[in-house]
Amino acid sequence: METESAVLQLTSMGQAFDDALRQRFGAIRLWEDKTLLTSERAAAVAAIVTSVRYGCDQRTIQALPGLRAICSWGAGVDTIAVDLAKSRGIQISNTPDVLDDCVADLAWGLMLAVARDIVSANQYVRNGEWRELGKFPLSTRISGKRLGILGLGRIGAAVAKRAIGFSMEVRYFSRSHHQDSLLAFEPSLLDLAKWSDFLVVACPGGPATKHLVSSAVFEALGPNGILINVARGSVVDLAALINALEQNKLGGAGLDVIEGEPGAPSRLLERRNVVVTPHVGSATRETRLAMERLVIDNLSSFFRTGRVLNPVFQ
Ligand code: 8YV
Repeated sequence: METESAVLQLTSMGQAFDDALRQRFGAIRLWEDKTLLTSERAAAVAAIVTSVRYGCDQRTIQALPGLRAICSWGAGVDTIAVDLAKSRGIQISNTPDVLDDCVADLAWGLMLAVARDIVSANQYVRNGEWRELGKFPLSTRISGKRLGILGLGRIGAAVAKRAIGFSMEVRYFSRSHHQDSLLAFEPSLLDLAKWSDFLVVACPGGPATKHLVSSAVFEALGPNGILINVARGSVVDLAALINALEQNKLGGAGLDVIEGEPGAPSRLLERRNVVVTPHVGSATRETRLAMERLVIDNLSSFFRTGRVLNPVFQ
């Protein structure tokens, strides 16, 4: 432990994790004392612990003259003032790898749920309609179809790996062409959407990808195409998505993240071919524990060696 108040935790992340951070690092808690950032204690803070949901803004970084590391719980860093941290030589760590499988599993869960109409089918049995009306309407086949992936990072690659079991052909579009990947690279998102039956969004959020998935992409995906988003709500233009669904220009959508979350507009929720989950990609007991452990490992490494284990940039 560096000093008693060298670690500042910005937001509560559950009793057990909060306790562990206090026991291991003597973490002080911003939500228990909002004046910490303007008090003398701010000068002693060397590391911040935060969550991707809470983030870390410019004001917080500016208030901490001795800050050298931001250890974030989560993979995305779109809520952290990365450029300012970089310019001040402050390291940022995230929790990659440990959540890839669970987020990819959920992407597949959403694909299956939307294409096979599982949520409505479940309701059909529960409402007694199966007995009353008999046969349930036909749904859409997945196996053997074409899967497009937007963003071939760790999560995109984990989504692609699972497609082998479904005998699907996979292509991707990404910021860069991954020469080491066996998957075919489509040179534009529109080309990828045109080719795909299912389009899974797995790229980072932030200004660079805002509304990348637009009405032109929905048009290219077509009336039988299905969109899945397990990345960030900001990547998909929600108004354009609702319009495309209402005009039957898109086959369906499975969304774990939604622009303006938490919550979703009723015009979206009214659509039977839409399945939504409340940003739970990484939310399994096993993965959440692994994420907590990784934050602790990053902090320990920082205090032991001066370097975090999972730097977001070098
Ligand atoms: C969320 C995530 O943090 O790691 C990320 O970037 O989006 C998720 O792990 C989590 O689902 C809570 O919002």
